[in-house]
Amino acid sequence: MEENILKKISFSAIQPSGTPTLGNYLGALKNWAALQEEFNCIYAIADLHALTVRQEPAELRKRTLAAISLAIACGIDPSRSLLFVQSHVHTHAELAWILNCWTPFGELSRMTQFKDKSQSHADNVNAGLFDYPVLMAADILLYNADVVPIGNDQKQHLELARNIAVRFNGIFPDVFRVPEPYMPKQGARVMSLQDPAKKMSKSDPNPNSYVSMLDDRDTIVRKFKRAVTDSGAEVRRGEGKDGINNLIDIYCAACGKTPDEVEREFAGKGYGDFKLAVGEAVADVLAPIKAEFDRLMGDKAYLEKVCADGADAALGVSSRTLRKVYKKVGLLQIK
Ligand code: ATP
Ligand code: LTN
Repeated sequence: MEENILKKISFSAIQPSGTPTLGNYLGALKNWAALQEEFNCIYAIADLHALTVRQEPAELRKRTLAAISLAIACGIDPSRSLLFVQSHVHTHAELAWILNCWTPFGELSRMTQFKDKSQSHADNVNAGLFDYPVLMAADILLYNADVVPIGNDQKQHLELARNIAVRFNGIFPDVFRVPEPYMPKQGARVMSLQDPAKKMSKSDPNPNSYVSMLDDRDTIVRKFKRAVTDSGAEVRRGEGKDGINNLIDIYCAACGKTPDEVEREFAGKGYGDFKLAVGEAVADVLAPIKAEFDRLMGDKAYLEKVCADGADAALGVSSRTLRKVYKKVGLLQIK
């Protein structure tokens, strides 16, 4: 990783819990690449987080390597940014344990993602799912991140990470840097195409609800054609028009237009024309990324080298923080 001491540090991560969606792209990956100009960027594939819901082991392995490849295809340059797989760096799980001992149960019980996921995975409400935000806090605090680029759904978890850092610093001064959220202006909350009241999610059981970043053009256009809207006909934003509002937001993010421009462009045209245009605009954005992804997946040796170099560098940085924490809390140091 190329480090510029004048730049602030940005940390973020994505779970290999499915193939990343258009929501992950507009809310995360697209901005991750752009942030490399302004920040020293650190990006992780959060495979330990993915274990909080049941995964098929062979699939998880494949998706983890695919996530590295997709991140690079989106423009994350491993020679400029630190890119690694979370489970390759043992300090994450270790700091999470320490932070657990400074995180009140009540604070974790308020997390809305835990409540949502306990409902959608009622047969497997495990302690890891409950503890998920503490591991996320460890990820961030290990690297002294100044900013954390996240979609809207992760705001509450970041607030918790800040609370943990502030509380810990109150007892053991100057250990952690308190991170700030960094939210994209567009695409922070892409909604499901089948239920626009819910966020688009890569682990949604209905594949028509999301656009995968690796879907082909016809599939993308078809999914937008089938997107749930309302009984109106005018392409205009409005109350109770969650479906159209979502499609307008997606179109804006894909073409760099404003909602007013989009409404003017489609004045007098129906939902059908608009859905087709959104589908084509999204397919145009994703096509070159998929082509680069396919090329990289053919070069496994390169991807494994990126993982190995990333893990080495990440361990170097994060071990310094972990050592400091171990010392502060009173764990016996030898040597
Ligand atoms: P899962 O469905 O397994 O919970 P996810 O699709 O929510 O996964 P994550 O891996 O948890 O994705 O999130 C990676 C990043 O993508 C985070 O920064 C998150 O805020 C962002 N993100 C996820 N879904 C959306 C969405 N629908 N709109 C915008 N950003 C999103
Ligand atoms: N929980 C995150 C993924 C994640 C993350 C992080 C994001 C794991 N560790 C640290 C930012 C910082 C999510 O996006 N669902």
